[in-house]
Amino acid sequence: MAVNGGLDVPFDIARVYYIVGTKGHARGFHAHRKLHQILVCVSGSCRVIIDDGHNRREHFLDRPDSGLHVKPYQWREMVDFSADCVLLVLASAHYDEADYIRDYDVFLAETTTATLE
Ligand code: T46
Repeated sequence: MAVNGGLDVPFDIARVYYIVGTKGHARGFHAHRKLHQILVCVSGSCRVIIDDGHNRREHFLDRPDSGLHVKPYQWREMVDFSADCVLLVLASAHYDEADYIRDYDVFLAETTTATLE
């Protein structure tokens, strides 16, 4: 499979990483202020919960040929990783801890502010 930044994904890819060895461990529990990401489960399966501050939606990822676009100000929780899960992440920017919101109350407050602007 080939992935072309700006064509197959709606941004230029600045970073690629893998999440592996996660069986029994939930991950995420944060949002980003600016980062766009595409999550592709290239092996196994997992569930991703997306929360925009108003609604929570659950996505089951188990296909290497489709991805989930996770946008700024979307709280994400990744759970139920299968033992063989390899979650590939295509990101629009380099790692920047200042872009993370790791406190859910801060996320809700900033989401409300962003919506009002
Ligand atoms: C996200 C979900 C889907 C780095 O130093 N560089 C990196 O590129 C990444 C991704 C992480 N790290 C460090 C930061 C932490 O000390 O690795 C550690 C684990 O990161 P974190 O707890 O944020 O891992 P996840 O799996 O909860 O979240 C990751 C991404 O960080 C995040 O942007 O949206 O995957």
